[in-house]
Amino acid sequence: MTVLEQSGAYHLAPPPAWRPRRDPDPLLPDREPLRLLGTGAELDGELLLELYGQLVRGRRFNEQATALTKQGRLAVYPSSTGQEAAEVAAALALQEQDWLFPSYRDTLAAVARGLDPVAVLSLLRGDWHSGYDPRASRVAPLSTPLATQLPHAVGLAHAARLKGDDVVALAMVGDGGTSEGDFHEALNFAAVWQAPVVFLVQNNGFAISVPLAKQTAAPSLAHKAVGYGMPGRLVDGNDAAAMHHVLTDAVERARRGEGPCLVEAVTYRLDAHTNADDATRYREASEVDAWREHDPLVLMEQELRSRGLLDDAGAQKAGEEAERMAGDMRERMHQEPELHPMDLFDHVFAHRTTQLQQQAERLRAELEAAEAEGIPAAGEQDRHGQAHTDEQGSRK
Ligand SMILES: Cc1ncc(C[n+]2csc(CCOP(=O)(O)OP(=O)(O)O)c2C)c(N)n1
Ligand SMILES: [Mg+2]
Repeated sequence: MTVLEQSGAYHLAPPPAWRPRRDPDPLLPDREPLRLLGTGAELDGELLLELYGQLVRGRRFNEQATALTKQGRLAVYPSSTGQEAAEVAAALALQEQDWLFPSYRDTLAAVARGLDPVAVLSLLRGDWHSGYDPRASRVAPLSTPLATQLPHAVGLAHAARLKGDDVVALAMVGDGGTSEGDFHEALNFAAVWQAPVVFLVQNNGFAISVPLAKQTAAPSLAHKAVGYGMPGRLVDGNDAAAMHHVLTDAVERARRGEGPCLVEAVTYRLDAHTNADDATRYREASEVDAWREHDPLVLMEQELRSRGLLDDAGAQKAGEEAERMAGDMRERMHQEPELHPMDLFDHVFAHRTTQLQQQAERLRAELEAAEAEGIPAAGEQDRHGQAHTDEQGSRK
């Protein structure tokens, strides 16, 4: 007797409740990533110019932030050079009332949404807070733990829908993040609840040194959507027009109450994982060079020039505008942050543990003793060794 012949075993003709509840075909992604630039597709010239301006600023932002790590002004920077099209399109696809849930690599999306570049870098500078008010800006703090932002986005979007608020959440994650349990939980709940969420997976080829082939055996990351019961879209992540088109469509679909969608942006990280990584140890220069031929900024510039929408003067103007932003970043990031050793204990627990309480008391006693001897606390000295005090003449 075979296993299938045993009573109670799985039957090949299952009862109705077991049948697939929907036809998977409409959910399946295209076989090839969607591309619009260079195809002669009808495109809005004004939108192309706006995307171009943001791409130029984005490239410059990444360069400046990377330079700041070398100057000791930024603890770490995960550059999105090469991925600017996906970053910028994510921000522009949203309306003001919508929410963006970025990962650590998505500083550009937050800046393109209108946040102050210096505020966006606060967390990566080592500050205890995100540098901006998530509620006011509708941008969640950049998430360093992989994929944890995804269930947050689903919860927020689902809650908004229950309250009748017109809100769509767009959550960004990397190819490596799709292997996290949070990715599964978020997509499953989003589909079951038909929550207004768009999942943007930036497949940049690597999770630090781990290439996609070691990450998944799925036909594409977009195909993962089908298993949860939502559409998967495969897009050329370096084509800002295609990215904007697909993301806008997904956002509007979610807004209409038609449920979540997963968009896979096929792109490439041109820089190392962060300034602390040596990418030459795990990939060939020829691979990077091949992707440079498909640079999102060059693709957009070629399109605009071929349409007669951009000339040298226009390109120069965009460059100058980006340069002004970089100069402002440089200047403000070089200002010393005001820090105090006692801040270490704040914002960790609502109610301090006994151990932390004891440590805080010991540090306070040490600082007071030092002050009595006329030695200012480290955080109260500026670069010239002068002590700072607050209005009350002392720090808490
Ligand atoms: C939960 C969790 N596990 C591990 C890490 C360490 N980590 C930081 S970045 C990274 C790779 C992520 O790759 P991917 O999701 O493709 O994003 P990318 O860096 O390429 O944008 C890993 C494993 C982490 N931050 N969080
Ligand atoms: Mg990756």
